[in-house]
Amino acid sequence: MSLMSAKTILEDANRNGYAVGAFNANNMEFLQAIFSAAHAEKSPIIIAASEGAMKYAGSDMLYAMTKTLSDSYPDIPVALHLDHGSSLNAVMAAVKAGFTSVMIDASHFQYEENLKITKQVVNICRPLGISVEAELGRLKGVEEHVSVAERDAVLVNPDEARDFVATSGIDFLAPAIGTSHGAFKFKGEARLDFERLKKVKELTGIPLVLHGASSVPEAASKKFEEFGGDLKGAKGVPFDVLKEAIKFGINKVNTDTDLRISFLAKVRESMATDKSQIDPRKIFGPARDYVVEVIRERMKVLGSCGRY
Ligand code: TD3
Ligand code: ZN
Repeated sequence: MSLMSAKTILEDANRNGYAVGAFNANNMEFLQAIFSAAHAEKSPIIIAASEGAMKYAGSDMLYAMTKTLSDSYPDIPVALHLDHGSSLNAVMAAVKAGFTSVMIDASHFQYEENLKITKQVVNICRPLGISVEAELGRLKGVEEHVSVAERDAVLVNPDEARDFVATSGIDFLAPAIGTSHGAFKFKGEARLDFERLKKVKELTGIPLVLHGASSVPEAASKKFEEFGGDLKGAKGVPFDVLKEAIKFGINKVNTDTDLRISFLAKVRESMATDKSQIDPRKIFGPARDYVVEVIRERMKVLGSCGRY
């Protein structure tokens, strides 16, 4: 199947109350792992590439690898999505490379400026059949004790979300509800603002995206530390919290950190247990297989298995 817009994939998820993983990739092994997992679970996938990934691997290379894999697994619904595009230039580079979906992240600007840039991106992408994601609020962990005013300053404003979606014409929205990127999301209990999420869903109705959604799974983290790593008490979004979020309207679950931790946990293990190994394939191969397992487990949590 040729690469499709993420809108097509996410509209089905929205209609049927499940979520699709957007998995970040910047090399061959991660891409192969994502496709293998999708094939095994019959799950749609979104391949997410950041500007950093485009710089590291080259956007043409990312497109070519994704297209090649998609051709060899023709049944899997796949979108190639720019993650956190920071400017029109970044969006244009992704469009030129053949991406089928983009995120314009102007959430650090004031509302009006965010809206203006996002509208420009929609004007470019919509006629090309490329889907557009935007973000409202800031991705920052919110501590238990912060005041209502402080929460309001950081997290999405549901009324703004309604107006933003109606005027910008975006296909899906990332509302900040208390997650953050990376391995350290919560100090105490993992809590997201589900009331806010419910309101945003009610007022917009479109597919919603959870950024910073990695779970920092226990087995992989343990392995990482067992073989000399230090995750310094990292904490992600637990599976049951993720399931709640999906119940309240999340349809795209962004996952980068979990793949990084699991790949490197296995690399650490192989290097520690096979000290004279000089063939990188013997190190990266098992790491790739391990990432497949982690992604398959996650697809079960998201409810995306058996959807095609
Ligand atoms: O947009 N992303 C991926 C890039 C973040 C850098 O890790 C996410 O929202 C996923 O975040 P994470 O860190 O929870 O996997
Ligand atoms: Zn993100």
